[in-house]
Amino acid sequence: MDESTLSSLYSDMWLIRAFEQGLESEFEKGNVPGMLHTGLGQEATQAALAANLEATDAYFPDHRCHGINALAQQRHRGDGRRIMAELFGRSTGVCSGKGGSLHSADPRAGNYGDNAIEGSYMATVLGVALAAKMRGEPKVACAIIGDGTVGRGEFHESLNMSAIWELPTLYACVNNGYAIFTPVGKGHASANIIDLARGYGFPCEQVDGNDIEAAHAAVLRACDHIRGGKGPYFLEFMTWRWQGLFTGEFRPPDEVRYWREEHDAILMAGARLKEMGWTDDDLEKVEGEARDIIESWIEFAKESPPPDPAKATADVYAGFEVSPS
Ligand SMILES: Cc1ncc(C[n+]2csc(CCOP(=O)(O)OP(=O)(O)O)c2C)c(N)n1
Ligand SMILES: [Mg+2]
Repeated sequence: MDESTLSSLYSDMWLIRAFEQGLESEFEKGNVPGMLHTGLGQEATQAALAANLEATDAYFPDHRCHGINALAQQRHRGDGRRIMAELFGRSTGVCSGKGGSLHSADPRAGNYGDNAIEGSYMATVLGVALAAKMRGEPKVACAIIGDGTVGRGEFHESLNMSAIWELPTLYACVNNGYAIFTPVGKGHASANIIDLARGYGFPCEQVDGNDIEAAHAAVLRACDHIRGGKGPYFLEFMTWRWQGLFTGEFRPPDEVRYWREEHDAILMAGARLKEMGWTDDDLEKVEGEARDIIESWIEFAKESPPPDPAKATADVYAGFEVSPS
């Protein structure tokens, strides 16, 4: 990977980490309503997807995709602050503060919306993909799912339907080793989800989800394949989330040390940039810039008003407003 691409992805990964850490700290202070599942530790997978998905594509994020949502909003709509404001439940958010972490959507940025029912969009993604195919649009319809979500029947129904109809679907499975507290090998017939996907007969790849160069190259290959009209593609990103589903650590210390100190996406990308001649100061500058940006996004969110109660039923149904009685 050339230095300019790696540098840009390194900045993206820092933006995600600063976003999630800033959010986590505000959540602990009680400033963020609802539940919070962060994507900390999964920055390379998220940056790789965000860099390759266009505003005209459609992606369905999961509960840890704030980073992708923020990058997509910044890149395609010019204002990542609106994802932060959404998570704070403020009227300047992408869904006027009424969606929050699990229901933020903005199709104009390619974000077709999360859903608290894990994997339900494994069905919806087929509709978007079929529509694109029928209209002859070179759209990638991407479902981002965790390893745990593979246990739902829709996973298999979706892959099967994509295969037989040769739909432009990208399945991005983020295998972070656990679903809540259940190790992936205890919840599925194989700890490698790719083994389950291969039977559907379209290209499948397993990639180190913390190696930004490998992850980016894999997403690019998948998108080229899909945009070229060659049908679906499955990617399994091997990664690890810093957070348990909730706060508190349940995993063995050696595992925690490996992922946080030896195989961290940002540390590995930083080491690669140093091989290209970067100094520690250069790396720290990127981190500092990301933290400054996120501080300003948090300020924006905090200063924004909450949604107007009179608008509670606005935007619920397309095309008309229901008056509150
Ligand atoms: C259909 C459904 N079942 C259960 C839940 C409760 N739940 C929320 S997150 C989660 C674990 C998901 O694990 P995984 O897909 O591996 O994602 P991770 O949290 O590891 O990123 C579960 C079971 C849910 N939201 N939806
Ligand atoms: Mg998981």
